[in-house]
Amino acid sequence: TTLQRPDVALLGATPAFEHTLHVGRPNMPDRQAFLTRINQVLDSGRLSNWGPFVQEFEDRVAEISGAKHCIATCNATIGLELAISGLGMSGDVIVPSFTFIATVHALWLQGVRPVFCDIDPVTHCLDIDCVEAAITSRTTGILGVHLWGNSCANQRLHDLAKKYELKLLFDAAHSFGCETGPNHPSHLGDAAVYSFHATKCIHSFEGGAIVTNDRELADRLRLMVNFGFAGEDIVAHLGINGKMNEASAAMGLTSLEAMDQFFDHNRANYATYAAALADVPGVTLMPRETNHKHNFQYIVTEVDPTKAGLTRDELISALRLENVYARRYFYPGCHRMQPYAGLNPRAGYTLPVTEAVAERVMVLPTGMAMSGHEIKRLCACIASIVRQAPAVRAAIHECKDPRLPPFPAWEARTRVNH
Ligand code: T4K
Repeated sequence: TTLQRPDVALLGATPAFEHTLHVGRPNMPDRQAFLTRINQVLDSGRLSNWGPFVQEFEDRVAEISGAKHCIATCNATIGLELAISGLGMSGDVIVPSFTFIATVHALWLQGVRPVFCDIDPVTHCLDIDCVEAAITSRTTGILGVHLWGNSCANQRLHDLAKKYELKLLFDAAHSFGCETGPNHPSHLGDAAVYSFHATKCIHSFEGGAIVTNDRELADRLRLMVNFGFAGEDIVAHLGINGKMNEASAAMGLTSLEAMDQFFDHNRANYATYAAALADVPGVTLMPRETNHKHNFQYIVTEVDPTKAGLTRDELISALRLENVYARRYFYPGCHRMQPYAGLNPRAGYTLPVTEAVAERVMVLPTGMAMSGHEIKRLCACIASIVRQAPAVRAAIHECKDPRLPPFPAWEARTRVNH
């Protein structure tokens, strides 16, 4: 027998990548264009409080999302809180558990109780049947999440909100620039909130925006985002400081100029992943509709341990030694995080799809920082790890490398027979 050279770092090979690959490396737009804007900001002395760049950014975001009004915010979490309060949500609001914790924290910080609802196994967005089953006399609204840029704004959800007279808010943090035909995020619901955090396809360092077609709501939110001020010394509403600043808007506008380039790069990255992962058993790439404009900002895979021979956590651990930081967003689900884990559950309350998906999701790096060549190498790495699953699995449990994720939950939960 000939001895094969190891090609998996955990089994003794050199790591596949010299530099660490991350999910969420910021896309950098044209530096000169950005610096020109920053110089304008500095020269003008207008740094915040609705300067010209924030106004221009709001106009551009409204235009791109097809909404009548846009209110830029310092981040999406504050944007969600403002929208929740501005819409008058109270009592219970139905929300998925499979989302970034900010969605749920925003409700709780506004004194609203989240009622967790299960998700669709394909889109990872709210399961509409579960939504209807969760509505009670305490329910005042639905907070849907367009997770990974998939739209949950379908007609049935809209009809449900109408039927039960519920407010309908969308956390669209992931979906800026995603057009999904008649289900376009901002076209349905009372308001939607985008994130322009550094890890998003279009970013403003930190930032967010609330879009709505409701004039009255927009006017209220404009007061609320700036302490409730209606004039120099007139406070007309409860409010906070949720404003975007001019430096962020300068980055946001410069990012928007590169939007097509970023989207095209991500689309090409997605296609490379799709081809390179097609034959890897047990590692499935989330399908995407390619006939709509989409930011392709999340490369979402699901790991089936019965086919891959490894759990998602084992695969992520093996990748860490290759200097690849794949992520298991949004494990373990908000309903198992504090302060929600102890919330009095509804009768018969279970989230089987959420819990199963939370065990399987692995998000891989994309964006301008990733080339097609690197993606192919990364996928070859995944294929090698899966091919040698039993040896890799044994090595993980012996390995004391500090790069392995530290928490105990990373131990294999699912036993696989080979
Ligand atoms: N709703 C949903 C559904 C969301 O996903 C989010 C945010 C929100 C609401 C709230 O939006 P914001 O209030 O943030 O606007 C990130 C982001 O902090 C967060 O914005 C995002 N969702 C969430 C999904 O992911 P982490 O835990 O991934 O952050 P971190 O620090 O681990 O960054 C990821 C990787 O990106 C790092 O390993 C390195 C790289 N990175 C990151 C930053 C910030 C860089 O290379 N440079 C950077 O500046 O949370």
